Amino acid sequence: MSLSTGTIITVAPTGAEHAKSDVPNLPVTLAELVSTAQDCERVGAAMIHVHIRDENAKPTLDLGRLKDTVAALREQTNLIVQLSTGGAVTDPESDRLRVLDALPDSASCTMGTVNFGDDVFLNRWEFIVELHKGMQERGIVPEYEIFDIGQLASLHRLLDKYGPPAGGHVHVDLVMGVPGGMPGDAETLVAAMRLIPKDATFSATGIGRSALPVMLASLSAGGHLRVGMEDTISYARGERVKDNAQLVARAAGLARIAQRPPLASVQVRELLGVKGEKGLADVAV
Ligand code: KMH
Ligand code: ZN
Repeated sequence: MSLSTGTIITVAPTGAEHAKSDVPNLPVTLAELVSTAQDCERVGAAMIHVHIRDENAKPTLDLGRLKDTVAALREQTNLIVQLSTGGAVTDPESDRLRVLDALPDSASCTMGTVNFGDDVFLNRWEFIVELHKGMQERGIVPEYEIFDIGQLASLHRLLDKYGPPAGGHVHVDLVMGVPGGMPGDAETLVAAMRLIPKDATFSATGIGRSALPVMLASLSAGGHLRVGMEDTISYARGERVKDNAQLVARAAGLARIAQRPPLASVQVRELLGVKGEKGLADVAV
């Protein structure tokens, strides 16, 4: 199968926004995260976008915990391990930059500041540049997270000024339907595609009720998929998600119907420039 005819499925199982008390099936401990990752891999995920929690189930960027998480996921799954550098809206830049020292395969890099519900998700230009360079130096493959279309113009500026990412391939994730960001619908996804760098791949995820329209639009437009309880906790109107694997299984089923079946993690490593069975990308500079 040619790589371009398949679909990358990323699972974002936890996020930083939902409280465990409100969403009891949210994976928050390391054991819960690993077993979620295994279940999701079994039904079609190739990559995992990771936010971790502390002993009180609160979001944390503790470096020791992050390193343990990367090690456990590498040992017990074949998934590409992507750490969030977005963290929670309250996390300082220094903590978010330090995430890179956990040396994941991949890390998120949000391309601009956006209103985020009642909060602000702050991503200053200088901070973005530091993240991009930090990943180049460490051989970590970025996923450029785009919450609004103008952030794609910033991505062009970043690549023009500071060169390609580790691994040489550009991969973008459209995070659609955040209150304050771009809407989660087919029209907006198509509009965003015009600004995605040539030869880049993109995935898309829709927050809340935009999950299904965005998934269907992305599949039909040749894009890849991110799903998970970070982004939605309802499976259908009035029906809560059972677990992350349920969301991945639905995405995998739709990808098969679209005749772009889920790609195995080894194929996704090749596509995104994540070198080695479970290792790091070549350092780009
Ligand atoms: N939790 C959001 C404030 C990322 O992971 O890089 C940011 C976020 C993006 O989830
Ligand atoms: Zn995230």
